[in-house]
Amino acid sequence: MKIVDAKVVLTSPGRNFVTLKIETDEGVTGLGDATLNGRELAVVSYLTDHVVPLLPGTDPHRIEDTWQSLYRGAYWRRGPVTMAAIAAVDVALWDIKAKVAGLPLYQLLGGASRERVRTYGHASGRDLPELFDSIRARLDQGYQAIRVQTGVPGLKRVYGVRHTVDTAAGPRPVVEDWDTPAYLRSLPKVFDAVRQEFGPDLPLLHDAHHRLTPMQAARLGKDLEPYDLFWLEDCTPAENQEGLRLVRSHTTTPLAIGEVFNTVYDYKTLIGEQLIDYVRSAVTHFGGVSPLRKLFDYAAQYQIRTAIHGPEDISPVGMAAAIHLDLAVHNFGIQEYAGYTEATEAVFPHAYTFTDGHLHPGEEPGLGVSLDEERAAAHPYEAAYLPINRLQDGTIHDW
Ligand code: EZ4
Ligand code: CO
Repeated sequence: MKIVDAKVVLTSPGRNFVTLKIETDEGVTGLGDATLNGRELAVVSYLTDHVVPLLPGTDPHRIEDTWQSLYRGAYWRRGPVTMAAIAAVDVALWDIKAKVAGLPLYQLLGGASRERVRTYGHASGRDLPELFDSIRARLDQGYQAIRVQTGVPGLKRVYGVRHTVDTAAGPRPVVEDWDTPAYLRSLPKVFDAVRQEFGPDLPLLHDAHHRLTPMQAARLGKDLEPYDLFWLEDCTPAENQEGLRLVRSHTTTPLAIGEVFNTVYDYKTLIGEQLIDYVRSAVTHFGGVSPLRKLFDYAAQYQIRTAIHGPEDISPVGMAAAIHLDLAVHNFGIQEYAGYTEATEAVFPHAYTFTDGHLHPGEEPGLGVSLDEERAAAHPYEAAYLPINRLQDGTIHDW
């Protein structure tokens, strides 16, 4: 079997998605997700200019060899653009292999370790009444675990929401504002109120989006202990892996990290020293199913569990790959799932299902996702940015 062609499809049914489609001489095709929110065109070029020309003639079954040749052959290793591009190839080849086998991908990964995949959804509000409404809306949709994000008194915006503004010079990132002391004072009160309203049983998560120093994160983890969080996510910019030692030594609040990481090396200290409880990388940004499976097996030796990143900027192709892994690996923790616009669902018809807050990949051979190219073409690329974040004196801060 040989790859005969590959192409990149860029579509924006509500937001931008980058999809790689690989075609074989036997008519079987595979899809991979290479979406990198706010930097999509860089991955399109990486794939179109530097990867697609290498694929025709190669055996699609040689997934590991192709992965290694793209990773090592580029010489310039790691980084989000490179790893998103390699991820798309890896996932498309797994899709092909599973279709040829006539099996859903999870069967090639060892088969199901559970019946279904628990998810969490996002709730946010500027104040408590708005937040409570948002939590109720998620519960009504069936979610059984909720990420709680809220406005900080005195600040303009709730973070974690995408925003681009149109200016005369073109689209630009929204500028958000930030005040760490105000956040540290207000968040425990928010969780106190949420626990009083929704009781002790509902799993609650929170994402600090890399905004704290290790000492601030240690204090926040301690202050949140009475509210029994499922996890505190990205409490610090964790490229400083050693910084997590300080956080860990001060709090029993579980810690989740890794959505911006793209190789196992970003996790070495965090996993080896057991400084975290959940690894958060996405199939799409970590080089695909092959390396993420290796990360999960490494994490499992330390009782660290999985929590694949799953916001709306991972396409349904990347989401499907995640759900197959989630169903198969023993150390599954939870899957982030934000859902998609109707237009996105129409561009990417899929076999996976969402019921009672749980996902299942379905039983179609391969990933179980297709791409409606005509519909995709009806939603052309739109330049978009993630926000930037400034302290009140104007200093740029982490977002
Ligand atoms: O802000 O994916 O846990 N989820 C998150 C996401 C990220 C976006 C960035 O593109 O933090 O919502
Ligand atoms: Co996050």
